Formats: sequence, C-alpha cells, structure tokens
Amino acid sequence: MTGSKLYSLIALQNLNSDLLAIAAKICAGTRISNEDCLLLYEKAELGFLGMLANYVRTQKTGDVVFFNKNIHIEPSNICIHNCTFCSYSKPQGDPQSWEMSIEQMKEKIAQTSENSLTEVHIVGGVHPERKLDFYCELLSEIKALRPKIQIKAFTAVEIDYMAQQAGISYAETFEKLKHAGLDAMPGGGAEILDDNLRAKICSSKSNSATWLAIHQAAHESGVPTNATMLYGHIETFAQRVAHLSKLRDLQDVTHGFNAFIPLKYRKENNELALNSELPWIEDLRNFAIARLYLDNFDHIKAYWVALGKDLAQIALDFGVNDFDGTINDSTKIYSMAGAEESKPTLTEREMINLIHTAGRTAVERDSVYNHIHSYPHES
Ligand code: V47
Ligand code: SF4
Repeated sequence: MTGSKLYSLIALQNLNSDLLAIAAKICAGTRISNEDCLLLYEKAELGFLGMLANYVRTQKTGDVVFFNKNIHIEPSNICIHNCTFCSYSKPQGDPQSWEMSIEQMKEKIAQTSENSLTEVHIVGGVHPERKLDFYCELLSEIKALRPKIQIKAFTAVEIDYMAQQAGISYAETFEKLKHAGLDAMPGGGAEILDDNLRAKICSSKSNSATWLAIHQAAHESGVPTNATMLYGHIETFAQRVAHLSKLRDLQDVTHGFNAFIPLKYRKENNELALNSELPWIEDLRNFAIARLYLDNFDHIKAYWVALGKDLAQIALDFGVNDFDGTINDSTKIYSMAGAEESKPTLTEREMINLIHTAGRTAVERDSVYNHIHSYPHES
C-alpha cells in the first residue's frame, strides 16, 4: 500500500486532529518530533499504531523477519552493581552465584555443533576481579576454537569497568577487544537514559552520557552495536521519549546501531518488586512507537526470551522485523526474573515455522545482518 492510500484510510476514522497530523507525516516519510512521540504514547490506540508501524516496517525491510543461530554465555552473575530490577546478580559466595572459567565457556561452545551456531552472545555481571586481559583471552580462545563464529559481547557497563581498570580510553579498549575477536556489541545496560531515574534503579552504574559515549566509541572503532530500553517499571512516557531521542540523535551521527530492542521489565525475584507487569497492549504499543520514531534504525527486535514466543510473534505485526536467535537454553537473565520461557530454546525449524505462521519470510542472518539463508513463506 502507498503512503497516501494508507493516509486516506486512516483519515476515514474519527481521529483527534493531532494524531491525524502525525499519521500524515509518517505516511509522507517525514520524521516525527519528540512531542509527536509523546502524544503517541499518551493518546494513540493500538490499531492506529499497528497500521502505521506495519507500513513503515514494510517500506524499510519488506516482509523479512531475521533470526540467527546463537547461544548466550554468561561468564558470571557476580556483579559490583546492585540494580534494583536485576533478578540475576548474586554476591560472591552465594549458592546461586557462578563463575565460569575460560575452559568451561569453550566447552559450552564445543558442545554445540558447528552448523547450529553462528554467534556467541556474551554478557554477564561486572565481576570485580575480571579485567580486560581476561576478556581478551576469552575472545581469542573462542576464535581459535571456532574461527567462523561471530562474537557479540559485553554491555557498555562491562566495557566501562574494563576501560577504567586498564586506565585506557574507550577507543583503546575497543581496539584491544576487536583485535582479540569482538565483532559486535549488544545493547544492554541502557535501561532508561535519564540520570534521575537511574539514581533510583541503577544508581552505581554508568550514567546516560557514558553509555552513549561508549556506543559512539564502538561505532567509531567499527564495532556495530544494539540499543535496548528497559520499560514497564517506574519510568514515565516522557522519559521513554527522551531515551529514544538520545538514541536517534546518536544514530544520526554514527549510523552504528543495528537493532533497537525494547526489554519488558519482568518482576520476579528482584528488589524493585513491582506488583504488576505491563499488559500486552502496552508492549505492542511500545514496539510500534519505537518503529515510528526511530526512523534511522533498520531493525526492531522482539526478544522472545523476555516476552514469550506468543507475544513476540504478535509483535511482528507492530513494527518488528527481528526475532533474535535459537538460544538453546543458554541464558538465565529472564527465567530468573519470571519470564514464561524457563529453558528458552527454539530449533531452527521451529523458528522458521513461527515466522511463517505470521505470514512472513524467515531469513537467517549473521551478527551484522548479512543474509545467510532465506526461507520464503509459501502462501
Ligand atoms: O541490561 C535485567 C535487562 C539486559 C531485567 O543486544 C531485565 O541483541 C527485564 O541487553 N526485567 C541484558 N529486563 C539483556 C540484553 C539483551 C538481550 C538480548 C539481546 C540483546 C542484543 C541484548 O537485561 C540488562 C537489563 O536491561 N534486564 N533484569 C528484568 N528483571
Ligand atoms: Fe549487574 Fe547488570 Fe544486574 Fe545491574 S543488571 S546488577 S549491572 S548484572
């Protein structure tokens, strides 16, 4: 459908004139403002957002839904920080804490067959005694074991600690990590990029400017990254808009972000201990608004491990074009926080079927969105 046809359809509805003006901008391919974005959060209904987000997603990436064959490695859940929403970090010596050696991490990769793995995603707590040299050794040992594997590793918060301990700049840190085998960086640690809010939920960790500076340094060193947003806790709509605005501004400068990943707050076993989680409608509205506002991001990812498969599949109709990976029961961050998937695993066939059932073409990608294999949907 063309933008003008979509706009004529939307204009038939009895809509608030401000919302109609935003729809006109989107259908004409014009960037929406922060005020527009706030109004969408405050006033726009799901059906309206879905129509627009589907249109924008189709214009940008057609009917393709990307996935990859990946596992996570969580080297340790011991962490110097104490984020109130985190269900996963434990103090040293706690029976639920763990520390994997480099040998144990290599063993985990060796147990996964070569043709069911193209990416290792490595993220953990900020362990007080593990420094840049340890992580460089880990990366180079993984590359020695499986030279073709791509490594997407470390949140900005982990990088911040490595750089501080080594007494070197972020750029120098990335040079060393890249040399050891780092291919891309995940988007964690962003939470909400608002320092007043961070003081309440993650007071000791890297502030907003540092998170952004580290991603900028990664992009300038040729390391593409993702960006996340932890939503559905105590943040306001205005803080979500400010968060998205910081990401869009940086992307205008560097073009180094691959995907945006909204992460729904899950409430079990953490100090924040909110009574409820957001209803599905709010999750879907949030995906759609991200697609409409972040006009310079190609990929919006539904991380099915955090959302559950059903909701992630529905999100494909609200601007999403990426389903993350097969995982093979390798991450505990979300199961410890009460997510539906207690042992998250999808075979490649299940992943493709899930995407086909939603009427879309499944494309296996690598960590930087090169196409590996396309599985068209037969309608
Ligand atoms: O930074 C922690 C979040 C993130 C909870 O880049 C929680 O491809 C919800 O960033 N409820 C780490 N969220 C995970 C992450 C990620 C995951 C998948 C793919 C990618 C990617 C990145 O998990 C943390 C934090 O924002 N988190 N606790 C919780 N209770
Ligand atoms: Fe540590 Fe990350 Fe948990 Fe914060 S969210 S306590 S930085 S593991």
